[in-house]
Amino acid sequence: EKEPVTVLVTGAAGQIGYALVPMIARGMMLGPNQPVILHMLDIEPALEALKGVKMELIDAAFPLLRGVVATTDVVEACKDVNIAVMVGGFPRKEGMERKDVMSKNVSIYKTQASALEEHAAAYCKVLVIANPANTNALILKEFAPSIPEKNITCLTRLDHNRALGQISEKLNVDVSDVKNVIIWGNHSSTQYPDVNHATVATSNGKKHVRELVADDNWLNSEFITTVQQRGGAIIKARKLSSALSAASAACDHIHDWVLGTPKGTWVSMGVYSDGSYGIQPGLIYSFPVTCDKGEWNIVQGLKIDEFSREKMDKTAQELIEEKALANSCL
Ligand code: NAX
Repeated sequence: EKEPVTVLVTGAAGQIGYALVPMIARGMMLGPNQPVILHMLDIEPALEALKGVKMELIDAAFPLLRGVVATTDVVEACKDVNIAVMVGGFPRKEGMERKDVMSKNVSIYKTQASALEEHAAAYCKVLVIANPANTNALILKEFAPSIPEKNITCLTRLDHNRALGQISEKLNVDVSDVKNVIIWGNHSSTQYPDVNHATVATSNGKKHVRELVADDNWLNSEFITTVQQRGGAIIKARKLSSALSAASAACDHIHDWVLGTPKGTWVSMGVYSDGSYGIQPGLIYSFPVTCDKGEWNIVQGLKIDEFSREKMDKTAQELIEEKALANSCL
C-alpha cells in the first residue's frame, strides 16, 4: 500500500475548509488509492469549531484518512507536510483600507512561509487560496526561499471552471466536453477569461467555441464579466462567498498538478512568471499550463490578438501594483 501523503489546510474551520477537508479525505484531491493525513490549522477564536470538524472527520470513517491534526500551532501544522493548501487569511471588512488588509495578510503569509520553509517535507507543493491569492503566494515565495519557486502556486482554477460552466450552459453541452479556456492574470475582477483557444467535443469532432457561439458580442462582453464577477453573484445569492466550488477547484488544481493533465488539455494555474507572453517575470500570474510528473509547464505559442493583449496587460498591471503595496507593508 502507498505511504500516506500529509496535506495541510490552513483556515480549516472556515467555510471553504469545511467543504474541502472531506473531499481530500475521500480521495478527490490525490486519487482513490492514496491514503492521506490531514493537518488543519486555524486561529485561537476558531479552535473549538476546528475541533468539531476533526470530530466529524472521525465520525465519517473515511477509509483513506490515516490521521488528523487540529491545531493553532503553525509549527505543528507545517511539520512534514507534502501539500499545503492555504485557505486562512484576513478578509477585507467594510471600511477597511486596501493597505490594511494587505498588511495583515503579508504578516500572516510571512509567518506561515517561514514555518513551511523550516518544517515542511522537501519538495512540498503549495496552493494559496486566501485573497489576495496571487500576492499572498508571492509573499510566501519570498519568505520560503528553499521551496522551489515552481512549487508555489495560487488558485485560479475556480475561475477556469466557472468559464467552462458558462460555455457549457450557453451551448447546452456537457461541461466535460468543453476544454482549454484560459484565465490570465490575477484572481480578481481584472482577470481575463479567454475563449479564443477553447474547444467543444461534438459528435462531428472538435469545434472551436468561437465557431459554435455565433454571438461574438456575448463572448467579448457578457461572458467575460459574468466570470469576473461570479464571486460577487454567489455572495449576493447565498449571503456567503463561494465555498463548495472553491473547495472542488482546489482539489482539481492539486489533482492535475500531481497526477497530470489529460493529453491535449490544459488548465489555468497562478504560477511564477518566467516572462512568457510578455508578462513581467516575478509576478504570480495565471497562465494556461499542462502538468506531467508533478510539474507544470506554461503552454507556449498561443496566438494573442490585440483584444487579449490589452486585457492580459491590464491584469498584470494590477499585480504589479499589488506587489508594490505588499512590499510597502514588509
Ligand atoms: P472563512 O472566513 O469562512 O474562513 C477563513 C478561516 O481562516 C477562518 O476559520 C479563520 O479563522 C482562518 N484564519 C484567519 N487567519 C488565519 C491564520 N493566520 N492562520 C490560519 N487560519 C486563519 O473564509 P472562506 O470563505 O473559507 O474563504 C477563505 C479565503 O479564500 C478568503 O480569503 C477568500 O477571499 C478566499 N477565496 C479565494 C478564492 C480563489 O479562487 N482563489 C475563491 C473563494 C474564496 O473567496
